[in-house]
Amino acid sequence: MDVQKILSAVACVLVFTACSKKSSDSVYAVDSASCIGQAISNKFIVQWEDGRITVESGSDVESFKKEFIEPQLENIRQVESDKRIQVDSTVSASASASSSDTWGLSMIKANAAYSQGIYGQDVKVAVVDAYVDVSHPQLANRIAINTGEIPNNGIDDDRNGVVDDYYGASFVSVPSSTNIPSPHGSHVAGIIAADSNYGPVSGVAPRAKIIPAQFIANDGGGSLGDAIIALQYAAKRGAKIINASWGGATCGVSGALRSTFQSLERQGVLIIVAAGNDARDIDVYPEFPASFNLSNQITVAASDMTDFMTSWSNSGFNLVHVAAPGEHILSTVPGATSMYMDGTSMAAPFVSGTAALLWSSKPTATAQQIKAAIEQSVDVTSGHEFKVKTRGRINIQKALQVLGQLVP
Ligand SMILES: [Ca+2]
Ligand SMILES: [Ca+2]
Repeated sequence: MDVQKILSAVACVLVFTACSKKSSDSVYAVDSASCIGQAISNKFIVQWEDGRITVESGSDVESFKKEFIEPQLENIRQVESDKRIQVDSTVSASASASSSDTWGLSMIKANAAYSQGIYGQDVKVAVVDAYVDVSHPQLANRIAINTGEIPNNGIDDDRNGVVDDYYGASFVSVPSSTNIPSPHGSHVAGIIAADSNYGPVSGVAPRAKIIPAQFIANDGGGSLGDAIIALQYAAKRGAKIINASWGGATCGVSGALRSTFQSLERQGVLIIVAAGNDARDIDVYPEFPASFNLSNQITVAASDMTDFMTSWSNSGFNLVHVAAPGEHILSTVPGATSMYMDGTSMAAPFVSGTAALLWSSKPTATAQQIKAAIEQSVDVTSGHEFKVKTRGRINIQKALQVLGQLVP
């Protein structure tokens, strides 16, 4: 070993960074085997050193490294391919409207809030999901209007980066196999805030305001990058609560999605996530974002009309926090009508609506206090405890009492 080499080895120990230089290869996170097939070859999610996360296009990985990453290498922390994710919820057999249609609201004791004048007044809840029918009679006056935007003039009047986002915005970039609007987003929105004066559906928080932020196409497909942009948009519009009734199997272990959730955590946003419908223990077989386990996140399993866990709900004594009604749920769908659906996708918005009620009762509460109130107030029924962290199903009456103690 010559002197030059010895000196350079010493320098490496003293000034470590000089020897572990970033390169376009070192900042590019290679997809795990389970993600191949889900990767979108010409879209890339970029995490910048200053904390920003953006979605960029390129023709393929190698040219993206050369043309985009290398010239800006100093400012880039990590890059990964965008990936497809799929929403899975099931539609119940159609049934005529019946007195059991509001079983979920009765089970979680929503009336205790209404009798105290608590309706979720003006709490903004983003539905980061599929299409939301903002003209549905039960949703039309429950949409949070972006007052800085003039609709349909082709101009981004409020300069928030989105043209004509008067009601909300769509960030769908993946092609869909159908033009028929997905019922998923409107169904979720109705569970949260449907106005019962104009139809059979009663939202949990009937005076909350919905921000539609679409990233799921009509066929249920979407991408991680589009989800991240929709989540960022929701927070920018002032959402206190984001409902995330979606997930992607193990491939979603995305650094960028987790970073986005952490950024929302710092901004004080509460995110309600569906646990998933694969009858899986996500403590053992993690799914994302359900398994992120952040302080601003509540992951929700689905309960049925007899207050048992549904057979298909995901579970987990660590990573799933509470159960909520998720079977035979009547809610709004496009075409001025309503239908029954099943899924943890339906259970999550029951918790989002509950959080909106709580927040309207104590506007100074933090996301963590709202989460604590919901967790500490569940009903645990002996003989059928839920396989979730709290062992129970949400109860609004008790949650209001607990929040009153946490936030005097
Ligand atoms: Ca705008
Ligand atoms: Ca405009």
